[in-house]
Amino acid sequence: METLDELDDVTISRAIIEHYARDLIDALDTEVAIAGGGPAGLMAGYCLARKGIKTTLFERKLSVGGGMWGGGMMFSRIVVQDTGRDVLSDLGIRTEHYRDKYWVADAIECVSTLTSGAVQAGLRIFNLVSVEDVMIRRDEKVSGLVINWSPVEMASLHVDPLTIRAKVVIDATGHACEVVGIVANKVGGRLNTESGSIMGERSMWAEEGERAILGNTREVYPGLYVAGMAANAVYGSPRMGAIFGGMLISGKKAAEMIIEEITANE
Ligand code: 48H
Repeated sequence: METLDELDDVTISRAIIEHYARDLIDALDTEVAIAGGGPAGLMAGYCLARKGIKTTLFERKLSVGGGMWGGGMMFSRIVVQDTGRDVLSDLGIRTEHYRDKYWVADAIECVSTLTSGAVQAGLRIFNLVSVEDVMIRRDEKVSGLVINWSPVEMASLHVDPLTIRAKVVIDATGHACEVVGIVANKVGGRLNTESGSIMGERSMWAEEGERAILGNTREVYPGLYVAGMAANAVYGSPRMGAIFGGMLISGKKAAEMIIEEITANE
């Protein structure tokens, strides 16, 4: 009969602490830092990591996936159009044809497969970590993120944060566009929008929301890109409900623009 090896509880604890601390120290200097692990952030992280770019993603919640798990009104299915379906197929995620240009996918398969693909491509994800500020230097460029444990934020504990240096930051925090909000409020700089400030999300209109999102995926402030729902919120475009092609393609586009920028500066 097979016997289990002797286990030492403290060795288990030491292994966890040493490996986590090693990885967090390694992440202190990263090429791209992503705030938010919804579909847009995960997709951006996947595309960047696959190109060998050192990328770190911080997610406030226990689980990544953002608004994708719940599909539409907790019916855990998502809809994508042809372009979104191509992205899902590339990731090995199955879709079922509904009619015309509409495809349906299982939200659980989407989140789990995308997350697994991103992590295995080299994306480093820290869950339970909230981005609470940005790092700005004399050149007035966003040059990193300020992070803290989410439970510190939730319990309003007076605990100071830590800092991550990054060449480029992506705000993929969804509807709240939190990182852009921090820049607008604290840095007081003019954003690359029509008004110079956050324009605010508009009411539901799937066609227009999906059409606008690619144009809205851009560098909104030096060193800071915006992707996913945050892009539509910053640039004053509509929400679009549970159609997710735009989120995935926005994350992919942000990654492509950043890859071009990083490669050009090398
Ligand atoms: C760390 C943070 C912070 C922070 C937030 O909401 P998400 O799923 O965002 P997207 O853009 O990838 O996808 C949007 C989509 O889910 C959606 O909401 C759609 C399509 N809505 C349409 C409609 O009509 O409503 O994910 C954002 C993630 C979440 O997991 C947050 O917990 C996380 O970002 N987050 N993480 N630090 N300060 N703020």
